[in-house]
Amino acid sequence: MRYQGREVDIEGRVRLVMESALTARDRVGVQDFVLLENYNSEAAFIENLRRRFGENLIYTYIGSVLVSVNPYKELEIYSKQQMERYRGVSFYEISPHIYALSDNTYRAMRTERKDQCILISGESGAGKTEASKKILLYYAVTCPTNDQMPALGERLLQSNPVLEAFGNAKTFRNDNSSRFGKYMDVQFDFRGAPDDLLTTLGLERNPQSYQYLVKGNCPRLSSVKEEVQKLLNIIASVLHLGNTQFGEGEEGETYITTETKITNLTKLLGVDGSALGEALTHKKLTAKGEEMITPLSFEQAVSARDALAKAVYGRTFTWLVEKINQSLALKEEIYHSGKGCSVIGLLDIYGFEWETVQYFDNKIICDLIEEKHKGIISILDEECLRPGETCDVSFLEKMEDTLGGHPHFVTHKLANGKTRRVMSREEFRLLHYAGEVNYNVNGFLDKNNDLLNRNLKEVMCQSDNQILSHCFRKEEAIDQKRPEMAATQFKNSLTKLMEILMSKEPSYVRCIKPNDAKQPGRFDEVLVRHQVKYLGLMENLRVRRAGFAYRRRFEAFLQRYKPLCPETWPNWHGRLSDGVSTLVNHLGYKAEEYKLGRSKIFIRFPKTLFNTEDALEAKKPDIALTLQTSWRGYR
Ligand code: AD9
Ligand code: MG
Repeated sequence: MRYQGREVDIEGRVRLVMESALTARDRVGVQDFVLLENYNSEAAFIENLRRRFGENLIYTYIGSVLVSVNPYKELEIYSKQQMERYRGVSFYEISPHIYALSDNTYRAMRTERKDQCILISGESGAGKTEASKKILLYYAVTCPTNDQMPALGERLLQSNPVLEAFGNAKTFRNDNSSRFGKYMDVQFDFRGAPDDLLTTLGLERNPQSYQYLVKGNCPRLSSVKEEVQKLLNIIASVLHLGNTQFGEGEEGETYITTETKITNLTKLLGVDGSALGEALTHKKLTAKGEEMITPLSFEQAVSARDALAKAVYGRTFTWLVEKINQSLALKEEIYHSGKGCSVIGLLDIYGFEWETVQYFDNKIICDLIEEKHKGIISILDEECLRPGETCDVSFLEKMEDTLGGHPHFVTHKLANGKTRRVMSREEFRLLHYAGEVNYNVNGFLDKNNDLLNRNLKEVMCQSDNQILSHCFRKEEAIDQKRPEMAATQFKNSLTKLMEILMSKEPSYVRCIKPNDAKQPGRFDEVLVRHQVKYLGLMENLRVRRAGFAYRRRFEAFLQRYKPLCPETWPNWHGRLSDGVSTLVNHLGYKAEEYKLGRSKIFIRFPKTLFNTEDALEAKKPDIALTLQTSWRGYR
């Protein structure tokens, strides 16, 4: 993933610790790395993290970036009272917390009227999903929902365990590891009465009134029980698929063994037994307009079976996400037409299990992987489509032809025709930003190919389980066009996600895993240092230090604060610099607190700015909120 560099603007969020508001315990180390005396020293940085971690102070800022260290134990810091403490309070006034970040993001959205997003990163088990849940909890509890949809916040929180039940799994690194990336929009709607908008759109609130919404026969409550049964059937069928065994006949033909409970399986899938048996052991091809059926080899049958299980599970998961979206959302149009609507996007990805993540200018590697025609993904797609004998090794050779000599791409072949002994002939190596990774090409082609044979699709789209017939559409089985390959799908899905994120103002949570043993109280310095490095935290800190003073163009400053002074409200007609002078005089700024440049005002102390912000806040009427979300599953 590539992140665009962003000028760091510390407006409204500059942090200075107001000592009086903090207890002695809160003051262990510094609570903002910007205040670290030796801010260039990685050792000092880690020492600060370690000392605070020792006191259960898991949160520390780098300016407005929140660094979080997984405590691996329940801390008493997430209660409703704590939420109240953080409401409407600035970063610098109180100890660092995920609630402070949530609240600040919310206020930035409200005052700037600009969509926000919170990006949570860190390696597997570092606490990203837990952080995202805390943020959601904060919004669900602190933002009053509208009368007609009182339980929305509640539903929002309830959807989480459902998604986790289907989308998480135990791994070596994390007992509750996300196997899907999750991006969701929390929609805030602060027009007085949301019904106004419905009226102007000529819409009613009841979803039953709309054919489109009723078509999927979802909102009816009576169908829920049946649906749960269908879902359970699907899950059971995946387990049965996993136990489906094949045998090899004397003439090399593949058959399903008698021990396999095929009747169970077909009943659960709601499909025709003989058709399924045939589709698991044979392939249908169309060559020159003629249909041919060829038997699958033993290995091919095993792959076909696994592909079916994956498709059934994956598509059911997508269906579930859609379903949750429907239950949370009003109509899409209402989302996007409302002027008063703003969004906070929350991104909780799955943590990387190899070592590196790139946030830096990593263009050369990104091009190597995704450039059209010459990148690794293109070569892989081409190799999958090429008729005739292709295999993983021919893919590797193709890469060697095209990419050999690229400074970040290495295989066993040396430029002088000799071979590199330390590398296997099935491997290639990419030199990523923070380290080298070896990839074994075995299985690349199969994984990239849409392995689900057409005849399996045909069988599945006739299922009498409506969830499955919804997931496997007839049109898809008929369609002769090749669907997008896996790597390309993934790339496109990331590109779309990046577009969404780029349109929003980002805030960052950086999660750190203190040890590999999932134990409380253990701080493994080597492990932490590695994460500090690849999360780019020292770079973050340097940028923050440089941008400490607050500055803003005259127009923007006047526009924002003009309601605070009768002479500038509603409009100032003279020179902009005079307007700003009038305004700050009225506000009682002292000479040493600010300077006027040619086009910008410079403010020396964050506190000055916060006082002005508070005055502005006090002037605004209270605004009612509605909360809406949508989930999008990125797999
Ligand atoms: V993965 O990339 O999805 O494999 P995550 O999401 O980064 O990973 P997760 O949030 O699932 O990690 O955290 C792992 C475990 O650490 C949780 O199951 C909790 O047991 C523990 N954890 C994480 N954050 C906290 C916290 N703030 N308080 C208490 C926590 N325990
Ligand atoms: Mg997770």
